[in-house]
Amino acid sequence: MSSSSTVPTELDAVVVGAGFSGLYMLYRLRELGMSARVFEAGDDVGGTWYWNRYPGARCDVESMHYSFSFDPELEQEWEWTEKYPSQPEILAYIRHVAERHDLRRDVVLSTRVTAAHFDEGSRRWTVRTDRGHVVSARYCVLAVGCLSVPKAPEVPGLENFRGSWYHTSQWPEDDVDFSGQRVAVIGTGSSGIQAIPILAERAAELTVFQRTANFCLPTFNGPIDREMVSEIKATYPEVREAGRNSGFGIAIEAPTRSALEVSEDERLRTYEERWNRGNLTGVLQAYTDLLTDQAANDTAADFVRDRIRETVTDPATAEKLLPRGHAFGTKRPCLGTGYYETFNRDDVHLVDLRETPLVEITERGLRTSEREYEFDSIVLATGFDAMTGAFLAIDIRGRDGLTLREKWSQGPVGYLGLGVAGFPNLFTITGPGSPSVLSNMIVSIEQHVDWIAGLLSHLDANGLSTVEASEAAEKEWGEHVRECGEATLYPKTDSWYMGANVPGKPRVFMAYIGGVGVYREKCREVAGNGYEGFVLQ
Ligand code: FAD
Ligand code: N01
Repeated sequence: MSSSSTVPTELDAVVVGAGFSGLYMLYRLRELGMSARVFEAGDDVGGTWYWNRYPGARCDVESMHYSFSFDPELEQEWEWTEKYPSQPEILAYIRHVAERHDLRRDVVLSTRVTAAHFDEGSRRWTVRTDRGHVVSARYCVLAVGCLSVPKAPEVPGLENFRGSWYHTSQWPEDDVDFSGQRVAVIGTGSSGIQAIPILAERAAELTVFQRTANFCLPTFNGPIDREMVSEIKATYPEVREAGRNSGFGIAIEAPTRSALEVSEDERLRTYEERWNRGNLTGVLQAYTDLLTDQAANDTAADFVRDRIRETVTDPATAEKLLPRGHAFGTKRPCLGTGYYETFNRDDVHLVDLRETPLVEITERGLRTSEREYEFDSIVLATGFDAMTGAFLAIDIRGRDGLTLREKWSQGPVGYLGLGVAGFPNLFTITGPGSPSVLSNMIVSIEQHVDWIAGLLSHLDANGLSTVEASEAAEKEWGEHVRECGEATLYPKTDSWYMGANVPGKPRVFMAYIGGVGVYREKCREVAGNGYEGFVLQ
């Protein structure tokens, strides 16, 4: 780890964040012969997989696809143990990548970037940290993550609670012993759904406070299929390339028919077969219109609701667990192991906050509109200030002192989700307006980093010093992102994709849903046309 005294005051590039994005960016910057440092707020590399250490934390993209493709030898050498990798295994992988490529020496840990200001005279960024670093850099790359700023529940009283509380994304490094405890979980998104079955096993009694019932599909996780591993390893370059050109970042057979043009029997057979695959895209990608047509979506949602009714033995509890009021897939669907089965345990209780809203956190526990519940520990699985939170937590000022906060006051804008007009030489990896959270994110991360590296190399080769998105290109791209979103059911749902989970946040569908392959082609085209839409000087 680089210490503060060894951070030069002049660098070619500062990278903020040492998750998959920041580490790979550093690797590419070094290849370009540039001097760079990565500042990371956490005490180790890993990003998401360093912070989210809650019991049950796991990826919902299969191991063989959720890994870097830039190092073909590593791809062959690394052995995943399960179909879906657990948090410790992914963290071990990222640490291994950092060591294998000697990245740590340029990573400054336990250091938060607080400000980045562009100076027009020198055409450089001045980056400041909470440990007193002041660094002047030509480029500033924000690899801060889409899901890295925890969101607390907007319920008063947490400071009064006498027991212990934990946010899933800030879990203690030494795991927590819940034995003999009465534990509450607030939140039933992906994090809550993964943690709940394990907390139920560990605690004496578990009470789940659910505001919105979610769609959860089974993982059928288990030891990785060695035959499949050999097949993929034998053709990894082709597998990766197909993923890069696909919709989600993993090649899957594209649906060809509407859910409404087949018989009910056929539909049910199809959903059943795809449910048993145990993955995110199976059921959702069964038909062309599940994310665009409410009636089509209802057929898949009904199928999942029937599975919940079959699994949960108490009909009243099953009824509360049925997701309603939002289309299947428009909040990120969850993958879980034994989630619904957990509610068949006598020591697990479900409180429906739609019936009895949460009023306050008290000294002894939680009070709903109906009564007070007493707990020894509370687990907050309440999610993140997603997509924009980490960018806006930094005081970023571009040309003419324009702040990113002002620029994004009506929702995030940017060109290709990579650069923002008014902020030269600043890059936003997996930024709003790119496929990012609607994809296998490592595919999107590698694409962004490679594209930025190509651009920096182009600038150097042509003696240019700045690059900045034009207002016109940014506007046009924003329109396109919006139109693509509006052609789907996503904007109709209150989700974190829409900024709806954070009070006061502008409601904008923040990701690009045109598909990873289509987006990649657009970026390639932009570069091929001399970085069309960017002003290079
Ligand atoms: P991150 O991993 O979020 O890293 C960003 C880093 O930047 C963090 O370490 C943070 O501390 C640091 N940082 C932020 N601001 C500052 C600052 N001002 N100063 C210094 N450091 C800063 N994606 C998938 O594709 N498939 C999955 O199955 C999947 N599962 C997920 C499960 C969980 C629990 C979560 C939270 C996310 C999941 N994701 C998944 C998304 C995941 O975030 C990405 O796949 C990927 O890990 C993002 O890497 P990153 O480097 O871009 O961001
Ligand atoms: O967060 P979430 P998450 N009172 O926002 C509830 C990725 N991820 O950490 O829906 C009561 O999804 C909130 O209720 P509602 C993945 O991309 C992946 O679970 O707003 N409840 C919701 O139930 C995922 O989508 C994995 O009504 C409150 C929950 O808290 C993203 O990260 C695992 C509340 C928050 O759900 C975020 O997931 C984990 C309040 N005041 C994460 N405030 C994989 O499996 C919030 N809630 C790969």
